[in-house]
Amino acid sequence: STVDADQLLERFLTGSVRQRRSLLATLGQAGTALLDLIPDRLDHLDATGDDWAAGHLIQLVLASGDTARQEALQARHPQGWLAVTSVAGLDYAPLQLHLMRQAFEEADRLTSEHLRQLAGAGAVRRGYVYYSEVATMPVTDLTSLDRLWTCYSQGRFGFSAQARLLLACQGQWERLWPRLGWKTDGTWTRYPGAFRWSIDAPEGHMPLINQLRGVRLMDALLQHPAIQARLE
Ligand code: UYC
Repeated sequence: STVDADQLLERFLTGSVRQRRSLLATLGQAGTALLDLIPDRLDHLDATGDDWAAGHLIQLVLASGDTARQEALQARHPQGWLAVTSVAGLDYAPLQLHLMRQAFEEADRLTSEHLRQLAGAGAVRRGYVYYSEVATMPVTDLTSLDRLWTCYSQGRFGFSAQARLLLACQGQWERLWPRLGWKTDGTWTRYPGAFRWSIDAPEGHMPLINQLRGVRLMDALLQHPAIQARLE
């Protein structure tokens, strides 16, 4: 019923992260009474914050298989729901729309492109970022990219998720790779086909950073003040 759906939704939105995670399966089975409540409820959540609950609710509606409901929600947030800003003049709406739809492979490619754009014209021309260019990337933009990935992954993806895991691995990259699902039994995961482009991928699986030219680029990104500030 609507009352039950409303109570479930409020418990999900006000509970601790642990309580919220334990409600994910129930939410997924809640049906149309819940989906009906989501669009208006989103307007009362903080789009400038960091909370992934809203991102998950959006993904529930967009994955519901009900075209009218999906289109109505997309029409209500044509630039995406989360408020993200850029001082580099980039538009993160296409990235956000991919993430909302859980089109994670497209979102990942767009994220790499944005990193090249943030690194400057040289990086765009050469097709990859030098680790030395990371320090010049604006805090605002790297924060926006990380907030987007966090919001639409139940807090599981994004550079801050990867940085937390690296800390849990005592800074040892060889321990990190298997945890991210980037290496199994000593073999690198093959790009792009062998990566898991879904919310069920291992924590920190995305965004991908190619290790072909070494770990220094990823190290610089995870050490960037924008990301370090998000480890609380
Ligand atoms: N690739 O293996 N990767 C590419 C990853 C490695 C290789 C792109 C990630 C190991 C080549 C992305 C992993 C390796 C190319 C990623 C991974 C390797 C390529 C798109 C697990 C061989 C094409 C381009 C760590 C043993 C040529 C980009 C090229 C592309 C990501 C090979 C996003 C996370 C060491 C030959 N791989 N890459 O760079 O130069 O964004 O791109 O990491």
